[in-house]
Amino acid sequence: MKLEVDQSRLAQELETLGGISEAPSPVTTRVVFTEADLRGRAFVKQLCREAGLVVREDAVGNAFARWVGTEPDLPAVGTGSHIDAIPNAGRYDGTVGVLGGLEAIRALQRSGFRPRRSIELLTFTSEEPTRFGIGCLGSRLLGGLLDASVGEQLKDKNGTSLDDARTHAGFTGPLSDVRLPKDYYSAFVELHIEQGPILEARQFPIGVVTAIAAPASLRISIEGEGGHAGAVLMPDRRDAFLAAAEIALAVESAARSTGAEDTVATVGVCDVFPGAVNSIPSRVRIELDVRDIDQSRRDGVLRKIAETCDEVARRRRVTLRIQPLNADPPAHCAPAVVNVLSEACETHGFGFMYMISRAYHDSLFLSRIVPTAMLFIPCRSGFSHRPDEYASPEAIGYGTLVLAEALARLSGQDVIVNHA
Ligand code: HGY
Ligand code: MN
Ligand code: MN
Repeated sequence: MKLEVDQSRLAQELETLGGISEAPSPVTTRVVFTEADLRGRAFVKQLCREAGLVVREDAVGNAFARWVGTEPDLPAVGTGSHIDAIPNAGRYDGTVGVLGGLEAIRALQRSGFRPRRSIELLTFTSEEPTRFGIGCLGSRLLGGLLDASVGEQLKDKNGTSLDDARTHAGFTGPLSDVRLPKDYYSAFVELHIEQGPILEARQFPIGVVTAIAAPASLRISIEGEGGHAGAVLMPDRRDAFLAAAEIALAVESAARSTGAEDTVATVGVCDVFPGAVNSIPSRVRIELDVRDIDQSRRDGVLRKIAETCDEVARRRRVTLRIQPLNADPPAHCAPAVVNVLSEACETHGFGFMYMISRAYHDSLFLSRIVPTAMLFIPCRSGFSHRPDEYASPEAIGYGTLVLAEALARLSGQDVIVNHA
């Protein structure tokens, strides 16, 4: 069975998808349920149909493209990732796992391989938190990890609910139908760029992911008192932005104080009202993201941030509201699937290293319902979530080849691989 990946075709498809964006090239912006997202979905579905896959979509827009196996009633083997992209992003985050997964299936088809278990390519809806505040909406709903009644009510900045946005995009039916039946998949593998510098620095073509860090995010709304930037004297001010600034610096120091390199924290959103240079900020909203592979250490950072908020609010005479957006446990990948990935690397002579993922992925949630592991490929300087994100056609090709080998092994398996 000679497995060969068509690197140039895959590179071309990634380029085309990368150009389906709300922003001019080389920037990729493709926020869930926008016109660009729907065009991107249509592009991927068309490629899947051309590969003879059976395509369906669920009520939240997760797309499933199935290569039906010789024993179609067996739990299938899943692979896939996302195609939505944050503002000012690159063109490889997520898409390598979707188009690479498709090319892995096509390479197996060309080699004459016939899967026993069906192989199904997923394109998850809304992996990014950009529009509705929490990431991995599609995979959370698939895993029953987000209650449909809660999901429906999530709102974007314009007050549009997830329910309205999805139905307007053409995805109808009760969200509660999204949840997958038990043992729907026997295993799941996601191919993704590392989004960090380690593989490139250590010159490994492949990373086999053994664990995925535990992400948490908060929204903090701060209410002070506005006023004229010239007329209000400093001692009389209740400046909401300065309170936010102190909290932001405390977020950084709380993360650094654990002394562990796996503890990271970011304040990525800061909205200042009224946003005029000569008007004291009366309202500020910040959103922050805290992660660690060790959940208790992460929760210790969250507690420290909450204590700082109390102290700053008292001292600066502002009111603030902390709204948790998500706080998820880490994922430990299934040893049996990790082994299959390592064997697939060895079969094709690729060096690899075991590693954790500090970025979260849909695999973080799929791993709660199906034995899951991930394959990483290097990206240039580890850059991601920025337009100069880049992975070479060779690196993508190697990852796709290992994925194809792993899918072949997993789809021929007699028993469901053991859960982590
Ligand atoms: O934020 C993340 O880790 C992912 O890229 N959404
Ligand atoms: Mn991302
Ligand atoms: Mn991603």
